[in-house]
Order: sequence, then structure tokens, then C-alpha cells
Amino acid sequence: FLPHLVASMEQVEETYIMVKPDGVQRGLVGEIISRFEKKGFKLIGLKLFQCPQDLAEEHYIDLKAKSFYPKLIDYITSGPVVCMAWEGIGVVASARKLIGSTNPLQAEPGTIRGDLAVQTGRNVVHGSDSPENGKREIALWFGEGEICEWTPAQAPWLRE
Ligand code: IDP
Ligand code: MG
Repeated sequence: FLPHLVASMEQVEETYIMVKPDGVQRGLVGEIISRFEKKGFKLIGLKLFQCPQDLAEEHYIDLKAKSFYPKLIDYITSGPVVCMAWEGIGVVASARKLIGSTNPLQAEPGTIRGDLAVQTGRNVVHGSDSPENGKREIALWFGEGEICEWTPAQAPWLRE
């Protein structure tokens, strides 16, 4: 076991996190941002945004054949969302753990969905499911100049 080699293999990833319209309407924006902020990931993009129909359809293209797809598109376009891009080592899988299972009743207490939601169709937050989809979704939801490269002051206190 060579810790320095393992560390050098760790990949910096980006993930697309979104507070869905129910999360915005229920006043959970600060709470949800706070979970990722406190964990120690780096915020590199953030905006309040009314999602147009075509973008919602593109974002959920893989679910097009599902019976709930039309309702899902209605839900995501029903009010403003908060779009976020977060960066960090292992951020994609870690964010999915912080979010919890798709069905909030099965999501563990302590997760965002486990603590703050009761139904799959109103599960308050989205998170990319792979590093590839993280990149794809950030490119879909953010324009040129909306992603910010910066070094948080806390960086040396998060990683040795
Ligand atoms: P995920 O958001 O946990 O990655 P996916 O399977 O990718 O879950 O589904 C995307 C979104 O579609 C879910 O978060 C949820 O809002 C919605 N969804 C998934 N399955 C159902 C369902 O059976 N009924 C209603 N909505 C669903
Ligand atoms: Mg998904």
C-alpha cells in the first residue's frame, strides 16, 4: 500500500447539482447549498434559472422512454431552479451520497432527500451520476464565462 501513489491517482472531478423547483419553492436553497459547502467541495458555478422546455428534455434525454418523463419535464420547468457546479476529488460519487436515494422514503436520514423530501416526483435535488455526465451537464446548463476558477482560502485546511 503506497498512499502517495493512491493520492496521485485521485481524480479532480466536476458535478452538476441542481435545486429543483420544489426545493426553491420550499425555501431549501440555502440548506442544500450548505451541505456541499460544509463538506469541503469547491463551488465553481451558481445561478437561479428558469429552465426552458428544450433544455429539460435534453438534460433528461436518457429517461425519454419512461412513463413519468412528461411529468418530469413539467416538474423541472415549473419554476426556477438553482444550478450549481461543484469541483473536487471524488465529488461525483460523494455528492450522490450526500443527496441520497432517488426515492426519499428510502433515502438514509442525514442525506438531503432523506431529511427534506417524501416523494420521488418531488425529491428536491439533482446530482450527476458519473464524471462524464458531470461534464456534459455543466456544459449544458452553464454558458461561457459562468464557471469560475478560483482557490478557496480554506484549501490548505481541507487537504494536506
Ligand atoms: P436520480 O435523480 O436519483 O439520479 P434518476 O433515475 O436519474 O434518479 O431519475 C431522474 C429524476 O426523475 C428523479 O430524480 C425523479 O425526479 C424523477 N423520477 C425518477 N423515477 C421516477 C418515478 O418513478 N416517478 C416519478 N418521477 C421519477
Ligand atoms: Mg439520474
